Amino acid sequence: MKNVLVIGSTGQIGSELTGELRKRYGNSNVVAGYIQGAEPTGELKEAGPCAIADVTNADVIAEVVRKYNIDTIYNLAALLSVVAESKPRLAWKIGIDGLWNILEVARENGCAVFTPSSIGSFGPDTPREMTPQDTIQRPATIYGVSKVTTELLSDYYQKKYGVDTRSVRFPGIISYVTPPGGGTTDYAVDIYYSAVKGEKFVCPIGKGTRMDMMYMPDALNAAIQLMEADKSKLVHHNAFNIASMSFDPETIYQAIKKYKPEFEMVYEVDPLKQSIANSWPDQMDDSAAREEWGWMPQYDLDSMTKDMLEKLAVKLL
Ligand code: AKB
Repeated sequence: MKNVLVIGSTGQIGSELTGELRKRYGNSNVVAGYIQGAEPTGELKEAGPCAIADVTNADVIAEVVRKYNIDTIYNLAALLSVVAESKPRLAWKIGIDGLWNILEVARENGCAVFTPSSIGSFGPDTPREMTPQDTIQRPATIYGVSKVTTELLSDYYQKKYGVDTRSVRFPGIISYVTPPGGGTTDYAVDIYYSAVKGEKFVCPIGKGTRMDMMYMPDALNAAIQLMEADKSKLVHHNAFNIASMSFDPETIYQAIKKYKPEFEMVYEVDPLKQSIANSWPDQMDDSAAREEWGWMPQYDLDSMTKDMLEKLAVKLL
């Protein structure tokens, strides 16, 4: 039986991952870690243990790990790409100083660690089409710099100290439960809210800009499946490319219009978001994840769109 700590349990991914892990390993075996000002509420709070787990404080993390006999940490603490550009020091403090704290606690207590990387770890010199697993990265954002460092530091702890670090490069994640905050791919969530509310969508990303995207259920499966994978089969450990769909704004707009023919979209390009999007891949090659641990997404753009519109209608109306 696993004892799991989810750091960042009230964020976009954490709020759903914690529930999924509790279903799998039992409510009392999964601790929802949070910081002051982002406390768990509702089911997240009621169903299982919750504890302050601020990555910038190694002593606090160590205390939670010992108290709950934690063997696996999902470290989801990070600032997303757009917001990180305006707070680079904080992005580094949370993303890298925080990761260092977690890796040290993991080394001392024998924990496995999942810390996601992102399509943001790539940069303008990276091959854009079928971006290989191992290729040039050199990102142009502080978010990307911290994600490449995350990948390298996780590899280092794995090789040098035998800490079982594993991770994927997440695409933009689309979900209807907790909205993302401050990412370049957020438009692909916001567009569904506008469609369900019957509002015109103002798209901050320009026509023809493709990025990898993924529906939340696939993202959760990826994280859990990788952490449960047979270690002896892994050639890579960290930073697996995972992909399920890649589209530009026009394509997602047309996918929604199939179910909402009256839906309207106009473009008002945000220069910062556009420049970040321009430096990211159009579509990643995820064959290493498929070969090494059987990654296989379930959703495509149409099945995700149908589900998002149905679920959001229930949530918003
Ligand atoms: C962002 O847009 O910053 C994130 C990501 C792709 O890592 N959603």
